Amino acid sequence: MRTTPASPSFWRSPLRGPWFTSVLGLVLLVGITVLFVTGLVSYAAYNPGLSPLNDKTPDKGVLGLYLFAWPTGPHWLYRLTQGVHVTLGVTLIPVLLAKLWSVVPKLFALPPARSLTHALERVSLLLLVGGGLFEFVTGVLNVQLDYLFPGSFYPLHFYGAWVFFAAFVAHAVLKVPAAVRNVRKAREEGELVAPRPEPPTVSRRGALWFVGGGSLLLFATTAGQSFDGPLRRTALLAPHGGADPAQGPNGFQINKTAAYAGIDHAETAEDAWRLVVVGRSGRTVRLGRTELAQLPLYSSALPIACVEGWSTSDQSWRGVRLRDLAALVGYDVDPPDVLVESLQRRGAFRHAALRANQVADPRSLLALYVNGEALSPDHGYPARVIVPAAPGVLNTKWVARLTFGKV
Ligand SMILES: Nc1nc2c(c(=O)[nH]1)N[C@H]1C(S)=C(S)[C@@H](COP(=O)(O)O)O[C@H]1N2
Ligand SMILES: [Mo]
Repeated sequence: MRTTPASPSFWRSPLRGPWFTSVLGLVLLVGITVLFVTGLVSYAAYNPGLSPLNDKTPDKGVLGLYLFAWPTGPHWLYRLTQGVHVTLGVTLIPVLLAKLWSVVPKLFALPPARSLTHALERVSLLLLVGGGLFEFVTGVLNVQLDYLFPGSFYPLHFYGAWVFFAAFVAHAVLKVPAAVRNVRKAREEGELVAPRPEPPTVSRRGALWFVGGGSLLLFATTAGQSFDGPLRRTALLAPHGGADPAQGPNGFQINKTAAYAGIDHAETAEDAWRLVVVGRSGRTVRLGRTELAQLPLYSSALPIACVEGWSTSDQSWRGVRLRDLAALVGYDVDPPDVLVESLQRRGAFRHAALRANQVADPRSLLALYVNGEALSPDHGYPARVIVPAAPGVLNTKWVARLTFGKV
């Protein structure tokens, strides 16, 4: 007898059944919820409500309802939330694939719809499977080849997350009670069980260990991106993992180099570069690097934590407090928001707005030095912003201008 994928007897694996599907489903229930929350939090960390410059998804509408003022402490906050988001996302890939494999016969089941309810259920499954694959694929591509989506990754991944999560919640409400029962039940029965199974080559538990082993391998070769030194070298799969880029005080991860950003040595030279600080009623101060270095300098131990999931451990930055610069131009108390602009002429990250709470934090600096040495050109010489708990993208390098009170 010839069978087609639409007939249950076409599918021969003795592993398929409610137990295997339910265990994987419950793992994803927890994992994807964490991914969704850490993802929304990452968007909030950009302060998109503050300025169109920070807002990567201007048409978010009500989806931005939850946005809140991102705090400045604990100083490793974004390092943690975004490290978890990216590393967990990578780790869950084998679980997602195994879950899809375990239910694939349902995809081919005919007739396509037995009733209106059944039709609705299948459409929601399409959004679930399509949305899930879309989120994982866009996430991995952005981390691995971050130039693939010039500016468009954020809206894709953000809207995709809402569609996917809506379908995910509906699915979970319908399936969780049965899934909990299925993992406890001794006997396997139901539509996923192959009516004519092949002889087993591995037990269901063995197959689960195989999936778990795959996840563990991905975890072990990704998680190191959130650390320095020997641990970083274990992050073989993370594009910014592997060895630290250089030795010495400036020898920590560089995202975009000065050459990539088109920063010319001539414009950062001692006699050419001037920081322009603009404040209350247009009051303007111009400072060279030597003059800046004569202002009161402070040290802050803060990491760089990128949206791509990698981060450095705390580096010792030294420079002028942002709130002291605000005071120079008329904001002695309660410093306002600030617009930071770089020497860089092109690229989405050449400017950013910081919230008043970030300006006011005494650890927020316009850094001139790192780990006891002048900033290297690639880390933002002559001066860069460093703010506690903020995503790397708000730590603008090669700063040329600070405008307080108008973002
Ligand atoms: N002018 C400018 N500043 C920038 C960027 C940039 O492309 N241009 N990249 C940002 C991003 S995305 C990150 S993660 C950090 C990385 O800082 P680092 O290269 O010193 O590690 O710098 C930020 N500052
Ligand atoms: Mo970044």
